[in-house]
Amino acid sequence: MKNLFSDVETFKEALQTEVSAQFGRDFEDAYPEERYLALTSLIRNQLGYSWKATKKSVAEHHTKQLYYFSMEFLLGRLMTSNLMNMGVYDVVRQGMKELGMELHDLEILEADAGLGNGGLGRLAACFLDSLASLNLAGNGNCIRYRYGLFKQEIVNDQQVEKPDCWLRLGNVWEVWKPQHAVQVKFGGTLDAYMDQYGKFHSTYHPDFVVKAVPYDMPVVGYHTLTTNTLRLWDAQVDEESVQADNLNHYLNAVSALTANVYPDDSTNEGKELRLKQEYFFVCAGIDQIIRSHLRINPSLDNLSDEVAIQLNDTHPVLVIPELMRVLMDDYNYNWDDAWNIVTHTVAYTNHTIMSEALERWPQDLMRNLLPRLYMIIEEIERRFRWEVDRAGMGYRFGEMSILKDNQVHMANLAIVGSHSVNGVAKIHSEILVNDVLSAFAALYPDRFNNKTNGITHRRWLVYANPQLTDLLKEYIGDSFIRHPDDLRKLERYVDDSELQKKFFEVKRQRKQILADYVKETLNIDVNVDSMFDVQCKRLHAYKRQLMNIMHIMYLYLRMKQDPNFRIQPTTYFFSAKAAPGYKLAKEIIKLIVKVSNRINSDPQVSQYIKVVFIPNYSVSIAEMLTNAADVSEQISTAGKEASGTGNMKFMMNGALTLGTLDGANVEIVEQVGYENAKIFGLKVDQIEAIKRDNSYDVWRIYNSNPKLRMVIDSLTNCTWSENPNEFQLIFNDLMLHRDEFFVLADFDAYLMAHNEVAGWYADKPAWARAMLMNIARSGYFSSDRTIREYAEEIWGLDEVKFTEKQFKEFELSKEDYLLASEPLEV
Ligand code: 26Q
Repeated sequence: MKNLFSDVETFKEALQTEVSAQFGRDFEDAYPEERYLALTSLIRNQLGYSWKATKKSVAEHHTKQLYYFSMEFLLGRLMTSNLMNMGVYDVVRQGMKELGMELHDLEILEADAGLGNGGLGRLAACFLDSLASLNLAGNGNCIRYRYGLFKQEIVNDQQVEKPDCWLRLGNVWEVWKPQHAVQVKFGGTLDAYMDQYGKFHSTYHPDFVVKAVPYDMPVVGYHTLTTNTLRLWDAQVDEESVQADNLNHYLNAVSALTANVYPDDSTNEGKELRLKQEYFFVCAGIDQIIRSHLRINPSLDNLSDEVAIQLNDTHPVLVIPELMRVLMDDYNYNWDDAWNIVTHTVAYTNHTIMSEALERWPQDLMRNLLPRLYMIIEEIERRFRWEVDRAGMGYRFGEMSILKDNQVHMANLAIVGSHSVNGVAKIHSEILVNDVLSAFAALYPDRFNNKTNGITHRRWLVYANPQLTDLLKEYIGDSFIRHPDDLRKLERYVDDSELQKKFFEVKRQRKQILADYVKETLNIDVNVDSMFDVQCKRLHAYKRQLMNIMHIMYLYLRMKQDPNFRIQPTTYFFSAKAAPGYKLAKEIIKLIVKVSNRINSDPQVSQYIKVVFIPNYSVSIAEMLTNAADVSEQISTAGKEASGTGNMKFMMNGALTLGTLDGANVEIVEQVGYENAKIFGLKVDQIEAIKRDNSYDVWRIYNSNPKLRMVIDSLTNCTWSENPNEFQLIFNDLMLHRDEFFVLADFDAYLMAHNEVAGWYADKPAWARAMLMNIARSGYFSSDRTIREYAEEIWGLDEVKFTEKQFKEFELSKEDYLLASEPLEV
């Protein structure tokens, strides 16, 4: 194997050759795009060797493999993180310098792979990094959307959606695999009969057939040989199946299938195309799993010994009936044996508490689109009912049934057909077991477990914040890159004034990078010595961006009234996309932007407060925001945020959490202690009690709280817009629809919490200490920890095996890889 990255000279020569070969030009004359494409193809080709070695080893040793089925993978940019994981970043950076260019100038040419909405999609991406880095065989299965989630622009103070053409320069990381194409069939009719032995036979006449064609992307681990696969399925015409009379209709239908990511609006509109997408990547993914299993095994009997399938929420839950269909119809298994294989292979992760967000499909739609799967679901339901009756729980069958109210309840199907069901943070898993899914938990107590989310510290710390990484290395070495718990070694130094000073310098550099971006893109001047307070995440009522902006409105109104009322200079950052059809969310964005315009142009107030709404929140924007923050806003209504993962990214970069006791915030305070975070607001049980007593009275709060009244009145008295009806929807939501997410109830506590944070921030040594403590205790939230738990407790994965010789060949040191974490001296 030839390593083109072994030293700077070899690399430079290889790159120049690649540019000439691909584009017929000298490096000096090539366009930046051409240089980018040449560099990335070199990297991609180099990865081919470790990719091959991984595939071979897995097949030879029958290493158990995970398939992570997810409708979303929010990868972001890959070039630099691949270089870092391969351990050749410095060689490449130096080589580029010697060729007269900054690597960074090529890095920014890469489009974010934005194949997802938010937390769930980014979690899938972090998991891929940890799987490969821990030497586990874990593959992703998803759709090759031609457009990512929409791009957001702000026009006339409002969100406008534009297409996200992430494939503009192509996708250099992918490898097209036309030889592995699979037919996927929809609709039509099923002729079924029983033979004399009672065995079921059917002939299917679909009315829509497409070809699923895979594109494979290599997923590199950090300084390991393991290179896994993310398989993205594209839909192509199936020439044999086109019906001549409706060619155009057919072509449009094929093209629509993989056009774009569905935006999550937390309501459940049963859109047929979405269901088609779900079946499309499920059917193709299952077909691939079966074929690759049978290449090295005589039968499917031992499938669950070599394959684990994890369902990222219910979106891929059709895996369960589809695998049943294949086992029974194509491989002649009887129901019980097939069911045994399916339930031992499949596991399900729940990411939602809100019942209105649980996935359901109209039964008619499912029956018409997937007739054979629908029959199988009916049979699953029939047998499940027996099981429930036998267990003496018939009286609770209504809560658990899959088919009811003319709908298919996907979460219930997922639970019945899996051997493991997990929530994504302690509090979330408890709510599932004690409340939302309590009937299931009583029926299947051993099936339920928790896997608190994590993030890859390699992207969110090492890659996104090289300044902080260098400082950490200076104090505690670099073992934390492989063993994130080693960040604890920093605890020894949290009171070291030299470190505190250096840390503030790093923070200021990160603030400057963000401020420069804001100046360049929005032409807003930001004071880097102000406190940076950041809330960036999807816009949802339950996440309460509204409460945040209402607090800012209050501060503004107070300052205008009272020249003696002044605050610690603060810049409030927001970044959030609203689903295109989510009216209230869009109104909240408009409110934030209008308040920001008013405040930023007010000469009295803007020295103390600036408000910045950064458009088009994405992985790349998150990489700038999370490490520039002083304060991390995690203020969802208690009981509503399953976990949150942004909270972890902020923590790892030293920001203090200002948050409610919700999702993983609970575990963040558990790690850092109440003295190193600011927790406020109603807790889950208090909110439950208010709901139970039906005692929430927004008008009483309004009438008794003049501060809040002033803010609410300002929504409709032309303070922020000439049109008094501009924010009627928001007013109505709070005052007429009884403020579902308790903004009014938590408002005062939130004000006080902000006050205390401002006081704290003024005490530099205390503030620095708390920030450093947050970094030191963030190791728990590495997705390495999460993935280890999944691998040991759910999937049963062993490491991929490589020989000494292979390690040598790849210039990796096996000792280095195996090096255990040094004992902690805290
Ligand atoms: C469903 C049907 C039709 C169209 C869209 C959808 C859809 C798409 C995406 C429904 C939900 C999503 C995404 C949900 C999500 O991101 N949930 C978040 O998952 C994170 C990772 O576990 C948690 O940290 C967050 O708390 C949770 O909100």
